Amino acid sequence: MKIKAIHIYQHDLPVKGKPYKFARTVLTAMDTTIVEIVTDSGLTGFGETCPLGPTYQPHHAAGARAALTEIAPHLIGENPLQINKMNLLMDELLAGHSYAKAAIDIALWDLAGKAHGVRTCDLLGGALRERIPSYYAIGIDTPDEVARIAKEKQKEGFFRLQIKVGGRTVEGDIETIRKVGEVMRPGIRLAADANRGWTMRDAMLVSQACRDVSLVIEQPCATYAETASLRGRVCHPIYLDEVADSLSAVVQAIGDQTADGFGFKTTRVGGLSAMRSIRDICHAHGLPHTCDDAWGGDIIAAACLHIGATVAPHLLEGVWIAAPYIEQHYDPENGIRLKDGWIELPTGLGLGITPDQTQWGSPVFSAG
Ligand code: 0XW
Ligand code: MG
Repeated sequence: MKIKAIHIYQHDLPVKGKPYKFARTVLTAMDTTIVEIVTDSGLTGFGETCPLGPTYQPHHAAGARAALTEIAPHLIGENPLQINKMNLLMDELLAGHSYAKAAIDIALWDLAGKAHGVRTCDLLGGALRERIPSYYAIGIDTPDEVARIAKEKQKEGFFRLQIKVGGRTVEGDIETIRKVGEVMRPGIRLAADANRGWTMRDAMLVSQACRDVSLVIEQPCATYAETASLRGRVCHPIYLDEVADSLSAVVQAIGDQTADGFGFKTTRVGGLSAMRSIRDICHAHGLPHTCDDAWGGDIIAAACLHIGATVAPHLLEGVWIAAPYIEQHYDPENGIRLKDGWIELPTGLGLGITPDQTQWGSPVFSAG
């Protein structure tokens, strides 16, 4: 099998309902990039990358398309089933830009499933269950409103909640966490995600003031060094998210014993190939983690779901998907949907998504 063409699409994803608010950021729309890899066998694979706006991390939608435009022409004629070789080739062609290369990697895993007549999760080691837990992220809002949503989402069936904190007074965060703590049911997990919005002082003050609330603190500070310095100075487990931006960063954090768990974004680390390695390293060290992404439609959601399905259930902290904030599904019939806080794993080959490509218009770039 050989790659015959690669098409790159740009697509806007307006945020459904209220703007998405987290530490110092308010977003009303996301700009996603979809990759279509066409082979000489007639099989096609789809991948996607969708930064959470231009300031959340050093990932930029136009930058993703520029990186893909740089790489794609050199992949024509290559065998897409040699996924490891393809990732090494991409790294020879362009330094960094894992979040862009991830779209190619995801498309390769979609293709591989279709070529071998199995689902992508089966190639990643096999699904351990067909119904995968998600979790709900509650944006920055008043303490009463966040507590109200927390109650509602537990009733809906979510086994884990994440509340956004940071970007406002420490007192506001403490009040919100305490109000939510009052409505948490036994056994439902809670994370307070500062998205790097706290200083070390803020993290210590909030943790002390909420020491009786059962939660994990997610990515409290901007840097790895600041967050690492909190070991032994806060009362809660610490999960890394934004700084866990590569396989080597994860290995470093585990070696330093600075993480009690992780929030992973599949495209940030480079795609499903990297997530598979990260999954196994976290399993070896008994570290819980999510299988998420920053944003994106059915293709990214399916990719996160397929790797999430292969994570040992006691270590999976959920697969977050942006579907509740997006009007349309790329695949009207088999789009990735939440039901009572859980998601059914697709049954189709590869990622199990058959997108209606008319939604995306013409490619903004084609190679081959
Ligand atoms: C909740 N998420 C997975 C979705 C948003 O992109 C932010 C992210 C997080 O945990 O930081
Ligand atoms: Mg996070």
